[in-house]
Amino acid sequence: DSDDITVVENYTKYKYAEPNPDLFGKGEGKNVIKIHLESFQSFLIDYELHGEEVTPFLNSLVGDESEDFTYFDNFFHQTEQGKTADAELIMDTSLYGLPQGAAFVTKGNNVFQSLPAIMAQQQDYTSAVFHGDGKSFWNRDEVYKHLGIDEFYHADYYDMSEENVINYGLKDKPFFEESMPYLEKMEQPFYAHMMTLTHHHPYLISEEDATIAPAETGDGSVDRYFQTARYLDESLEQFFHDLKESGLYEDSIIMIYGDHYGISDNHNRAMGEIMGEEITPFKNAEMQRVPFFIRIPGVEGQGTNHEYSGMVDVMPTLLHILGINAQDYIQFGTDMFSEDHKDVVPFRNGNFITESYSLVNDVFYDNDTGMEITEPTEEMLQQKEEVFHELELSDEVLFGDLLRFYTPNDQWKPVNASNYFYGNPSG
Ligand code: GP9
Ligand code: MN
Repeated sequence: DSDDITVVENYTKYKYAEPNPDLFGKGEGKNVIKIHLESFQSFLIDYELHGEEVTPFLNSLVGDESEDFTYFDNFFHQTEQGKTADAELIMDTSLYGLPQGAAFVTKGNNVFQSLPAIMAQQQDYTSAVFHGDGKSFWNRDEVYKHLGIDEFYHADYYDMSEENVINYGLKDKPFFEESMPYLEKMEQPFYAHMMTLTHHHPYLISEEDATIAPAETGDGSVDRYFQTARYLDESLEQFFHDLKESGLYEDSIIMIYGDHYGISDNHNRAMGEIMGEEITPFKNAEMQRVPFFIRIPGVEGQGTNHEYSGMVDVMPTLLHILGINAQDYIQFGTDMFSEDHKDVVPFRNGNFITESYSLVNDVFYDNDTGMEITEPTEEMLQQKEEVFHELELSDEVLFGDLLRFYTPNDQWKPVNASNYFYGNPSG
């Protein structure tokens, strides 16, 4: 009931991190384009296979010609069984996914204080998701209404003929190409979420689309992983080119993120060969890094930012960049650019990583040495409790549908799902 949400509110207010004054409001009124890199892990960045960069375009966003992107190299996914759907939920609500199943499916009718809804209510943003798969996958066509997403461009909007499709759905190159006219027609300012798909297990790719030879571990998924990553990288370069041609690039905030791991620990032998070291449980936790890039027009990029952060932190970060006070809303993450941002990244299973040590399967490790910490400090044990508590509070919000009881400010009106309808291009 409403007492339960007060407990949650007290916790998130206590955790809140003040905005960085150099960035607060710097992106106000700009379009926001968020690009989802399916199954993309950070080890791909600057990785060389057969003496070639696998993802030269993404790599260029890290280096000197970074076009004012800031790259977070200690950013982690926080997803569980909900995979892509968890990533979407976490980044658009700053709640955690559920310990089992996908909240998109089981809690899709909840009340959410979502990023697109807040942007619409506070600054008249419109919103859309673009994804070349059937609309009901992960219950998207229902939950998006509850998140206040105005338009959903799904498989019916794209040319799904045989040469355009592989594995789960539309190939990334035709996906971005065919999305451009829809994007150009959106009312501005907009929040557009572009969700790629080709770089998805088991990483199928046709001969014409493969521009790098597979790896040679003998594990097919691992070997092809580099080929679909290269294809995704090329599709992104094409999209940036088209954004520049259309004039949209100049004035848009662009965020790029990897949604979750692509190589599970069933592939540790092959991954050990790729990384040149044994994949221990600690190393596996470290490999849950996914890239996060952000560019704010008119703001100089920071190069590589080493802050430890995770998906829950993205929403408060963006709200502050837009000049919206994140403190009003229930959010478990904090602004990644804030001085007060805490270097603690909870995983959904209770493991967590900080800048100096990690907890993995109930064992503490020193990050520098990878060695077990046999006598954890009081502070470490306390941090473990706090992570546990935070996950529990987030679960209470979802299981109790507690945001029904929370009215953060005068502007907030709960999203009315029946106002949203996702048809097809003809009506
Ligand atoms: C399907 C796509 C894949 O539409 O989002 O989801 P995943 O298997 O990665 O959760
Ligand atoms: Mn995914």
